[in-house]
Amino acid sequence: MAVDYTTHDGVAVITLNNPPVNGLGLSTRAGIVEGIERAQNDPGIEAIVLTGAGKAFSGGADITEFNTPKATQEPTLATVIKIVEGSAKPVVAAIHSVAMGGGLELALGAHYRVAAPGAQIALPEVKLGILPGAGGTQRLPRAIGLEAALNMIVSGTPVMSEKLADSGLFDELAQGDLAEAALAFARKVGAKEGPHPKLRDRRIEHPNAAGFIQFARNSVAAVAKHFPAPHKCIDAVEAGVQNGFDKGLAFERECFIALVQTPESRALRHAFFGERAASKIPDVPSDTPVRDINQVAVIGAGTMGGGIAMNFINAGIPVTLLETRQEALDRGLATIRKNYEASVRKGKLKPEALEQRMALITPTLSYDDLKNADLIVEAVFEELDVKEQVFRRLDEVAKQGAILASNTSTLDVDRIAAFTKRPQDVVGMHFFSPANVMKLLEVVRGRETAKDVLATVMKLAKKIRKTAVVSGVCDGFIGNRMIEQYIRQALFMLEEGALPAQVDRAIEKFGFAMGPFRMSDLAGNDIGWAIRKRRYQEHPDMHYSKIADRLCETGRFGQKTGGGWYDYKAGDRTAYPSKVVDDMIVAFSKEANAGRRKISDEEIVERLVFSLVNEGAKILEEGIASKASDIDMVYLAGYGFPLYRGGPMLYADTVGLYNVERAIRRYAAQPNGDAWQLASGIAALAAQGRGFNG
Ligand code: 3H9
Repeated sequence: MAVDYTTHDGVAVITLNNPPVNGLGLSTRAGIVEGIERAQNDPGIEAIVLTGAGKAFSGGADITEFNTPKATQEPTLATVIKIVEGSAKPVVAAIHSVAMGGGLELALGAHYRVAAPGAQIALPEVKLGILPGAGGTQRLPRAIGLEAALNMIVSGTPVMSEKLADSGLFDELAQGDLAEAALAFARKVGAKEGPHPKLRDRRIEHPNAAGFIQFARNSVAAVAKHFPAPHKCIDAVEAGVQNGFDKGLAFERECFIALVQTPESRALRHAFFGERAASKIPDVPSDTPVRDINQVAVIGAGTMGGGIAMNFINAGIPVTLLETRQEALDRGLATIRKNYEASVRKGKLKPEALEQRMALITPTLSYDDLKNADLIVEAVFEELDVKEQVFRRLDEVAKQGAILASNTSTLDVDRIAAFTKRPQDVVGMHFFSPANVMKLLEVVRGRETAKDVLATVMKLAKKIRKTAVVSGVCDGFIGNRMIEQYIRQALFMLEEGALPAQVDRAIEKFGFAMGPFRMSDLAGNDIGWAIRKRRYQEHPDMHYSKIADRLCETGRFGQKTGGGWYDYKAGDRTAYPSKVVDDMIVAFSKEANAGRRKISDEEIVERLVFSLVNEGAKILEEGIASKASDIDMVYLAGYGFPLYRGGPMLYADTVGLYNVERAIRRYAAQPNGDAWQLASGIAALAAQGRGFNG
């Protein structure tokens, strides 16, 4: 049973008991109604307390039920709340830990609310691409006022219960035991004559409601360009202000039904569950014991090493930072300090916290100082010989049980592990630059990586607030292996008739934060050049456009050299189309005897995105990623894929794999078509009418 019912001297206590977060699924909803009716029919009961067992009052509607028959099956949440609100005996919501979404809406339907301090109160529906659909847009403004409510509804951000103590939301903030306080409160109001207060009867008072609503509209316009939900939140609140509670409620319902079916909401829900699913590794049980990580060491104080060190320091974990030369160490420390100073200037970090964080770093030039580290992350030059030296040395100095991690982005983690006598302790931790900012962490599982090492790193990733995704060993792991195909297509399209600015514009319009050419100019074109040179040796059969090599031969490595695919002016990061480069591209096509043609924006987007999808499908087939949503999380967290499209694999599902397959076959028949080898998984799923995500 998802709801418990007990009685305590004239008070009925209805306790939601649906772990992990008391989601308001069908059986929980039915249980609440049953409890309310039982209490009504019991003459010995004078009041009702509604609360949640475990770690939440309620996390809201059960999101897994959305778009299934259960979501609309009676009693719906709206019906439950109506019954709670209509109860002749007063209902007191006893709120603790988490009251979010439908959970808060349920509490708003109660006649009284008693809260414990430290509870997270939110209407976070907007983050799932929907709006509060069980009266939240109508009752919250009546409880805490138009401005505060609209801020909470449009942002979805949790507010601590103690901050809302004087807002009108709670009748009491319990100082001691919440259950005791709620029972005492219930007895008090149970003794009172009804009717008991209902938020729906309150008026929304505001001196200039129309003005504030317009202000809210202007504020969300820019940030919510691709998301309909924030606009609908405002519309629904406005409907209640203008037309009263019942009409506002009906309008809110209409908006909810429409929004829950949008691709944007599907994408956001996919991201919510995908992020949580990424931390679950199929053959590593959730109760796998983890190793203690109290002391970390980072080898290399360059941009990457410094950024990696900051992640641990920010989480309060001391870091020993090792370099080979004093100047490099000093430079690395100065950069870390500069980053923190910038955060202080922006008001994101308290000045005293800066020194506290710097004090957590122990700089050193000696490997002997790494002997107490529980985790050592190597961030040295990306050459196997250099890694070999480091790992052989680590094998000598690291304590037994220490986790030895490599930040390699391309090298074979199994070979690196083989430099030690403890390959089970070796794992890849591929951070993305700037490592202190980027959310993504690819955790590379070697052939011999121990399960408890993986479990430990995944847990640690949560602590340092990364989206961690496990990848098997292959060239480029998940993210870079896919992006290579994307870049390959971008370069072929230059050869065939497009120019960098057109390609970037088309894919940025699709929603990418940055097109491939602006991205390459930012990262440095020499990096891709070095990788291609390696490819030419290792895979001489692999066909690449040589157009980027031509660019690199002229020394145009990107922003750092003042020119790449674009021209740059000193102190200005704007990418200006370059006549020199565009002429070079046209000349190159001529030399290669590749007739130039007009390439449509649609073709650009399809070739770029489907090249990711095709490689992603191969990555799944090979077991490099264990599920499609893991690939999407890599692309959302690390590669600027538009969140409202949910990642390449979900996007492919939205387009339909039948259509993806047809497009790939079409491109395979064009010049440079040898780059397209259709992944068998796409054809198989398309034939069954299925998608990557079921
Ligand atoms: C809504 O209410 C609509 C209504 O307005 C209208 C209806 C008509 N449903 O995050 P965690 C799972 S929309 C289903 O790791 P934490 C989660 O997937 C809802 N499942 O824990 C995970 O499962 P697993 C509005 C849910 O302690 C497990 O619980 N509410 C839901 O770090 C633990 O989650 C929200 O948007 C749910 N609603 O954080 C709240 N919530 O273990 C979304 C969680 O299998 N939830 N799960 O991976 C959260 O923000 C956090 O989960 C919460 C707990 C703060 C509650």
